[in-house]
Amino acid sequence: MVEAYVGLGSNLGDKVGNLKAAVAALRKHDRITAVDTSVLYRTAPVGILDQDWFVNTAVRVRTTLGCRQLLEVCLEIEESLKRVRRERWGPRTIDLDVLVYGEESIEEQGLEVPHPRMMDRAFVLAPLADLNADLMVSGKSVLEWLESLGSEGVERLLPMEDSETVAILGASRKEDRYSNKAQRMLMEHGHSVVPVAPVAEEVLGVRCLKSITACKGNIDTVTLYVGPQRLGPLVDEIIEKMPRRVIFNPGTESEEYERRMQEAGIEVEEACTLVMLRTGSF
Ligand code: GSY
Repeated sequence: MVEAYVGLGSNLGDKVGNLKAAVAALRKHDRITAVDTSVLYRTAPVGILDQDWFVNTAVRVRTTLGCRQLLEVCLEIEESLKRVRRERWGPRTIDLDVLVYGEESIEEQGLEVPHPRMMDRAFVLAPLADLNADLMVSGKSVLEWLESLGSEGVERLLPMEDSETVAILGASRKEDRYSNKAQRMLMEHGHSVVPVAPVAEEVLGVRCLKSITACKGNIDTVTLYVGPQRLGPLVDEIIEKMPRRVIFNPGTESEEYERRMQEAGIEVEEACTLVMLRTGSF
């Protein structure tokens, strides 16, 4: 069994959702027995600067896969998540790099470990230092590499396990709508977002779902931007999905629907999602 480290990054669509899906795929692999996740980081792009910010993280795995096999698993995960890579240093749905594989030093066609550029990239070193600051790479610890490089452009968000998947019911493409502001802010805080609206194709670059039941994965929180009249027919769907909580934003409150959800065992909050995020009470 070998301990290996993989760096992950995304700057297209539901960035945190992409990272979560990649970690779930690693966890599912029958030759990977443990996957520890680091904190999520919001990072300025390196390489092509004129592209959106990234979310980066790292994982430690214990595996019986050889190094090249682990690399192939990473490439398969990128493929399965339909990674879009238009240009070499450009935007990507998901990127998985094998950073370190035990104590091995490998230089082969298409496989270099430790990753040759990791010491120059704070977006790789910062999450790696969360997992193992003392890990020795090319003669120095990860922390020493990070301290000599500095952490400019790298903002600590939250641990991956604290990041929620949030469905935004009544999502809107219009810049000035609260739902749109909430989506942007949720993404900037390190949450995975699922915009839900019958008409929009995508909101802020994230594919929009027609209904909450179309969402395949778990939803932690539903935040409501539809008033009681439009909410009525959707209440059963929300209850069927069983999120942990539903937030009724100002103007969407409804005694009857709140009671029905509470009776189903869902936590209900009358609150403003934007204020919750600003005050750290989300
Ligand atoms: O090497 C990974 C892809 N990538 C990244 C990244 O993951 N994060 C940041 N901040 N910049 C990047 N440039 C490239 S290329």
